Amino acid sequence: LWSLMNSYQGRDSRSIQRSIVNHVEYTLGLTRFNFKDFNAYQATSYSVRDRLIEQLNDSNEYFNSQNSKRVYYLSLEFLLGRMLQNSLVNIDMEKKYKDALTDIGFKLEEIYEEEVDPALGNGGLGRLAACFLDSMATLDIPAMGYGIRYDYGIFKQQIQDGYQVEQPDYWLAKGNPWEIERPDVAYPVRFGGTFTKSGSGCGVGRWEGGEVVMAIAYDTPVPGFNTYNTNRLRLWRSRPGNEFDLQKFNDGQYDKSIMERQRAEYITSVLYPNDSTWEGKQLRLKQQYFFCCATIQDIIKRFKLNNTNWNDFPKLNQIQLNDTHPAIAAIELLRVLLDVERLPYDQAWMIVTGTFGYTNHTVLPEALEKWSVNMLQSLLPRHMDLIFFINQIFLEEVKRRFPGDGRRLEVVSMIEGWEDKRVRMANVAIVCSHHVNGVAALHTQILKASVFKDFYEIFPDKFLNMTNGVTPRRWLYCCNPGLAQLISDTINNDDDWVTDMRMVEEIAAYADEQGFVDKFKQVKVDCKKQLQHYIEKTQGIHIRLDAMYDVLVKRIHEYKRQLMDILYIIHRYLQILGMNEEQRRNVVPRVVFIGGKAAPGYKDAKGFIKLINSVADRINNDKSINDLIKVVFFKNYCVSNAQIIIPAADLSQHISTAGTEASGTSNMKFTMNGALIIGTMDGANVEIAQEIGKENMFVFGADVHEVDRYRAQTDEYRKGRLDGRLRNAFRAIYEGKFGALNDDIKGYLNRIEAGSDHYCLSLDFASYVEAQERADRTYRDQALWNKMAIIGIAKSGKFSSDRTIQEYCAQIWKITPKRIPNPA
Ligand code: 26Q
Repeated sequence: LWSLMNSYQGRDSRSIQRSIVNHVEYTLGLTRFNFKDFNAYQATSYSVRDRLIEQLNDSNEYFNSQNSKRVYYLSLEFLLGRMLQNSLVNIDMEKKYKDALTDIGFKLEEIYEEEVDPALGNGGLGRLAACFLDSMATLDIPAMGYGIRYDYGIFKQQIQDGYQVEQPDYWLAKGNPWEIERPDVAYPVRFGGTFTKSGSGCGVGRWEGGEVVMAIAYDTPVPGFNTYNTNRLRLWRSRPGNEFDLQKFNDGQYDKSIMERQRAEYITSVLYPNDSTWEGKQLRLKQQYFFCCATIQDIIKRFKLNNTNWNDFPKLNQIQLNDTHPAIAAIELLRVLLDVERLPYDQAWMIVTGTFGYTNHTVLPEALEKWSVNMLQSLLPRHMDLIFFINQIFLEEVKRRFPGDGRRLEVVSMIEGWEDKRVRMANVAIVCSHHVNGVAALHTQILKASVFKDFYEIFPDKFLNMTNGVTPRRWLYCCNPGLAQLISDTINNDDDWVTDMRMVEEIAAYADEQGFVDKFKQVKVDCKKQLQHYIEKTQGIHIRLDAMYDVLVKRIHEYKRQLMDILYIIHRYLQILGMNEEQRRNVVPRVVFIGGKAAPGYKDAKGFIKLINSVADRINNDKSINDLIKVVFFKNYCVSNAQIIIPAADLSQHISTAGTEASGTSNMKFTMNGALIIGTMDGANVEIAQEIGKENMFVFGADVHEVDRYRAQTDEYRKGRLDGRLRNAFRAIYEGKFGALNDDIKGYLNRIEAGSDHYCLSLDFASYVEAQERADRTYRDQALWNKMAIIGIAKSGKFSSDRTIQEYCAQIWKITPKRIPNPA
């Protein structure tokens, strides 16, 4: 059978064409004599998918036959981005498909553009999950991703009259050639009902009644780069349960019973678009449990294929929780082991804590999940019961070890409050996991020293750091082929650096060599041209090429301080207005790009978008300075257009208040693509500075300690120290220079003036301006600028997600690569 399967796919041009045309006719039902670019995209994708399915099945077969240890990455979000190019690159067939398609009249680059952007994630956390899948496949780790197949991904952002307007992202409208529906892989998931317990302690019992929905699997193959290994991303879709309400049906309430069936489908309808504040919506909790319940059943089923000894479970299965969103999976595993498998409590608990790892992504208190006990009780009665039980055991242990420390008990308890009781999911996740990790060195330090200090003292060995990374396949090789080629040509005429990013360090030796620098400059100009073209096409704005491209793209949030950037732009504009001709000649022209989505319910963030657009409107239409500043609100920032803007940036901004951005990952992408960072000592910026040298970045602003001190001061104190230039920028806004803005944004600025400045805009403004001026001075010295950019690329090797995954494997999952033999 092995040889049979593999003889089917030839790698020559004729075979590729035949497979594409077969799909045009047999899969799409069209004629090969007449099909459009979109159909060519579909058929090409199906053709590539055939190869991936084969690799996926072979990989899975091999791992099953070896009873291999597996890693399961559980995440409510996978922000994959487009699949076609990435898949072709990873199976090393991009050139072959390109030629095969050219030959039948299609341009591969244009076909890439036909693909919708699968956007089942909000931002950093979802994209990290996607980078990790790529690295795990590339590193030959037998791993799977588990998540939800949302019908609607993150909304599409439109701008009307300067305001954000959300459009639904029904990404499946024209089908999805990358997924394989698996009606044969389906599990029931129960909500509500009652639990009847017998026995003492945690007891055992039966959970009955309530509503049962089905989880259906949809698989997407995840090929590794330069390996036959292909992993599986399994996303669950909800469907009506089999327990059709016959009573209602027979009572003549046909419509009601149909409506109930629809309720089941709502569970996986839509991705929640918040990325930094938690909301206690019942449907969100249902999503979480729904996918965790199906996932645990699937994992156990796979385990049972080859095993009967439950004590082997943690040795063969590692489950990583991408934040607390899937934390209920730990309680679900405990429930199944107790109530279904009938294991003794101590053994079940050992298995749970040997299996789970928890990754924290935020220190913002408003982002921590705290589900109401009442809601949990009514939806998941047994889970609530088990949480009370494990909490009691845990607190007794803490009491023994820290006698008389009532404050600690209060803080580490999984339950918060008296009347309005809530479950602190982070506390549940910490206690249920063998390791808890932060996502950058500074972030992990903050977890240990403040957010989870009391836990750290209880479990000092549990906490560790796993600095984030990004996949160099998508974020360099695919999005910046010119730079990739230059790197390959320069180091050894090979692209083995793509799986070993540290090798790129070699190019540092060429940072002063004119021939190399000229080629680097050309690569950057080409990328800027592409961005210029994209902006012209999508936003109808013409931008000059010979300006510094200054980019701030990320979700809109107060802590990320887009407001500080736009206030600086106002300051710069006012400065230029006051200059004579001579002085203006010295100004570095800039095109300022600010982009990102605001959570639909986040009023202040939406106000910032309106302000940015108003400022853009005024400045872009001011003929007197038109060439010196151009402000572009970069619409609908998403993975596919990130792949255009990141390679084109000269300067990239990562300016969060110190201690607020857990890591940041676009900072790494920009560095790999030769943009210089203007940034604070926050998140992974700290480690980027360590790697590439502080002198190769424009670092500014208060550090974590200074932020703490500033926040501890009085409003009066802060009011007295308001930066004068900031005040002038406020005045210009109040006076209506940027149009009539609504009272909300004015109120926001008033509060900063009055000394209420939680995100430290006033504290950091002076040093921000100073850093911006340093960036200008450096830019005027192009040789120096390019040298800094090249060193940045050269020393960005640490920030490959391959390195991150290797650390997870060695320190948390205790798993080694399993290279599967390539049958070809
Ligand atoms: C929670 C409850 C209900 C609804 C939504 C949510 C929710 C969803 C997404 C809460 C948070 C998120 C996303 C968080 C996130 O993206 N965090 C980022 O993670 C990156 C990867 O580690 C870091 O680099 C960023 O610093 C961090 O902000």
